[in-house]
Amino acid sequence: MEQKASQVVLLGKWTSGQCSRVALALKLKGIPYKYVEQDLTNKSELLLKNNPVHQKVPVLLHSGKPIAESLVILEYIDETWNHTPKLLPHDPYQRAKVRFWVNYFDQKIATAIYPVFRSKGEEREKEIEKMNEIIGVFIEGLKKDFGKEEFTYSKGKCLGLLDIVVGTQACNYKAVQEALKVEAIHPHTNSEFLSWVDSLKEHPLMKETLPPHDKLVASFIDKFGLLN
Ligand SMILES: N[C@@H](CCC(=O)N[C@@H](CS)C(=O)NCC(=O)O)C(=O)O
Repeated sequence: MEQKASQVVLLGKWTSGQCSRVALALKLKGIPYKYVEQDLTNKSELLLKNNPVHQKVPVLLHSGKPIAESLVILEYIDETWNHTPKLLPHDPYQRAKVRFWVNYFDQKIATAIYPVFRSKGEEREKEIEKMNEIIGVFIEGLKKDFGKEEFTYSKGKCLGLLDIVVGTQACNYKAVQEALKVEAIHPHTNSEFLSWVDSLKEHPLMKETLPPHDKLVASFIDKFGLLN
């Protein structure tokens, strides 16, 4: 299906993993799109009109029709541009499993970093411990449900929904560590998670989509007041 960039517009914010996952999915599918950066401290009429309920990015406009919520958008992309690479597996049970773990990642892991950013000293150590336990449960669950190969990216392999969601968020872990000045994801307990994420970073479109490291470190320091 041929697409004009003007038919597909992504309203986003460069620091947002949820926006990067949509950008990456569009690139993987080969869909041209126009990107419109949003100022979340002064929300545009365009954003408020197209996501009046949550007033958040990302929002995808397809021929003027708005779709909000990144996971909803990713499934919309996969169904609308129904060609390969498919983001979700064909088998309904496998699809259910992927959705389960994607939701686990969003609800448990992606949110676990905020208390780490916002705490200090012993409290921060406890939050880091908690986050690492949650990541451990994730990896063991994925191994049980999909086997080890499914969550190991190797050159030439197509990225699926889990790779996209995990990669666009977790590939930034070194920026988080630099801003916090601490190894927030333990290399000894979560080495499999880290090696998966490091391998995802090697995908050319992932590399192209991730925000610049130094700019992201500076934005974390600024947002969470991490200078002292
Ligand atoms: N569940 C939403 C979360 C989106 C989200 O939290 N967007 C943030 C940027 S990362 C936002 O727009 N924040 C603005 C606000 O909360 O007012 C999704 O997956 O799309």
